[in-house]
Amino acid sequence: MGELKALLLDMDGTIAETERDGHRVAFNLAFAACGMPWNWDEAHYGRLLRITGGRERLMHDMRSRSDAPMLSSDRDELAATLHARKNLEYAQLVAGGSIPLRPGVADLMRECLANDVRLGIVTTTSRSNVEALMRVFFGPDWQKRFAVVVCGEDVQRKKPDPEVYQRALAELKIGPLAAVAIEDSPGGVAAARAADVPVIVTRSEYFPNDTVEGAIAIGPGLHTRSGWRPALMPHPEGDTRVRLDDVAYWRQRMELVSELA
Ligand code: XBP
Ligand code: MG
Repeated sequence: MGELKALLLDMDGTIAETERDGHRVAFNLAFAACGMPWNWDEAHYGRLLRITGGRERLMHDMRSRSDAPMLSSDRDELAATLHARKNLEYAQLVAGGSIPLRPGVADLMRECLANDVRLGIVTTTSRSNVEALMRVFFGPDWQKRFAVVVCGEDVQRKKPDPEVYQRALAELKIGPLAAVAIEDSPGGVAAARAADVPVIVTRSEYFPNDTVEGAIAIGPGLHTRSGWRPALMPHPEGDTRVRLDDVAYWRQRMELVSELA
């Protein structure tokens, strides 16, 4: 196996916990602003997260609501309006700084850049949401850190389809085994695997115990060396987080681990 050339990071749930206190709240603000008597509580939103893409999620939810428009063309229009409003609300919400980076993410990113491992964002969220959040974390020139940023608008089919990963690899001009992905959801893992990209899973709030099959590592987050499969040894310098050499170790070992729900 050649050298590791790129680390491809999913956004929602992986770089930051954006769903419960970000997108969900923004959807509810959009419902209120558009006069819809709907409210997605935390549990309902968790179930809806099986549908990737905010507009697709709205369309799915409307199918089980008696107060949603009857005609599918009217539903399409309403979903588009609500989704656009949701993304505006989301941008305002995250601009306030209430959503932090997941711990360990910034350190691993820094280490990659210092070791000529390029960084990518591979997400099926809208580009405006990536822009809004990354600006908060890394300032207006945030994009300089990333060799590639592939978002929902750039693909025909969202995760779990592999298109978003295939596109990132094509832009980076590398093969799948020269990259490692970090994901949190079953759909994200499926997308990376279908593109043949080795994937590490950092469990997130909404996908704490979901079935994951065929990851090179599964663990609670990049902030800790505990609780990982395959296990990590204590670091000789006393570092407590996941480091780039741990990613390299899992990648070389390429033992596929699964956790069934
Ligand atoms: C992200 C999504 C997105 C976000 C909301 O999935 O499914 O739909 O929930 O963003 P992943 P949009 O983490 O696998 O990329 O409303 O812009 O779709
Ligand atoms: Mg995710």
